[in-house]
Amino acid sequence: MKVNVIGLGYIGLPTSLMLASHGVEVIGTDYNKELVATLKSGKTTFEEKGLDELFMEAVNKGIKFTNEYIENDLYIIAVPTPYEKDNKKIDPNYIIKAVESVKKVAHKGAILVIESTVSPGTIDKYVRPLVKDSELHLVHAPERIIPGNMVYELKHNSRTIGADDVKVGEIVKEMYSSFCEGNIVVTDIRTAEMTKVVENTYRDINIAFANELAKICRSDNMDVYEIIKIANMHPRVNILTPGPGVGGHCISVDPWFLVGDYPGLANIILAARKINDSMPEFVLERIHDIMKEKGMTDLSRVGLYGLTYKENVDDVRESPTLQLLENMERHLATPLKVYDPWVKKTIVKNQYFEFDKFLNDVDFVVIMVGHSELRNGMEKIKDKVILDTRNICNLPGTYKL
Ligand code: SAJ
Repeated sequence: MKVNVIGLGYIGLPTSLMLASHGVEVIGTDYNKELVATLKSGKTTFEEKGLDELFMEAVNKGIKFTNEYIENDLYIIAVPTPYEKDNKKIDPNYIIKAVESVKKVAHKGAILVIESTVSPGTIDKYVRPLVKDSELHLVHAPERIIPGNMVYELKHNSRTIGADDVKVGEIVKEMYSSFCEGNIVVTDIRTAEMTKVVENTYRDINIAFANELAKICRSDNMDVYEIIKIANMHPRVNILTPGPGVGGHCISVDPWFLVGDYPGLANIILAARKINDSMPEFVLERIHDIMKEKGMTDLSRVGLYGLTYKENVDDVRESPTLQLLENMERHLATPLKVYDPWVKKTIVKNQYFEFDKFLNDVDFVVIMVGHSELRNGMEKIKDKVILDTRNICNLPGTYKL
């Protein structure tokens, strides 16, 4: 079986490498010339545990990268699905463009697997009309892997395959079985679409519950972490961890699809989104309160540790730190200092690339992300005022959410 993976980003790249390293003939296509040139030169395009090793294996097994769309038996489309900020509906344009490009080269009976996350009904509404007279088979197999542990999860997570035709679903199942050791369930397309969005919404709601508890406990001087720890000893309670907000391209985005498509019905989902989106502002209020308590007035002596949306990844999309800085920009230009060991390019004002220089210029460190660098070198900040939004710092006097 030959597979053409379209879109070589956070999902398409590891998936194509995994297939190739397990003996499937793979061509990876991306319209970004620079990205393809980097891959061809033997380098990966983002940092992820185990990705470089997997890349070497796939290259040795003959994976190819190109800007072209190739005539083939099976296509996997893994392109971004942003949402429109004003009406919260999915923007299917990347998928539409990819499907149109594939249609030009694909032969009759070829299978088109869409891995990108889409809201329920998107495939019927936008993709099906495009392929209606082309005799291509449509499948939706949403990805499920978590950044930071992608290579492991690609191999071990179970998967969902939505297909119109069970026989086609079984062919796709066999393709994923080349590397996937989890259960692979074959169902219909709408169920697969909805299941994926439901999974991320479930997590968003549960994080929102933890964040709301943090706010309640702060308002009445209770220790939310102690309370969650004890509550979680109950066999049927498993509360997640409060934090400075929810970022990333998945959990902070997918629930909006349900809110946008089912206004009036998606109520808990909307409330959860609002709570999680309010957390960066809550952190900002904590910063101001602590500064007042300490008699500090100079915001330019405050430093945010971490710019990525979570620990030990280099992805900054929708990150709580960026949300916080954007909130501030609306009121006044932000003098806050920022440092993240995983971010090598300048993306915000007052950004540092060396931990020691950053520490020289601040008196107050706000831990926004729990990168290993900090967890393993916590004593470096022992003389600072500390606000720890991730509950990773045991130094005396540390303020929590
Ligand atoms: N977070 C908290 N408290 C927690 C857990 C997470 O504040 O207890 C925050 C994180 O710091 C981060 C955000 O939530 O800002 C999301 O992080 P995450 O690690 O929970 O999830 P993602 O966005 O990296 O990956 C999710 C995963 N979905 C689920 O766990 C249901 C992954 O399996 C999906 O493949 C991915 O979304 C996706 O692409 O849809």
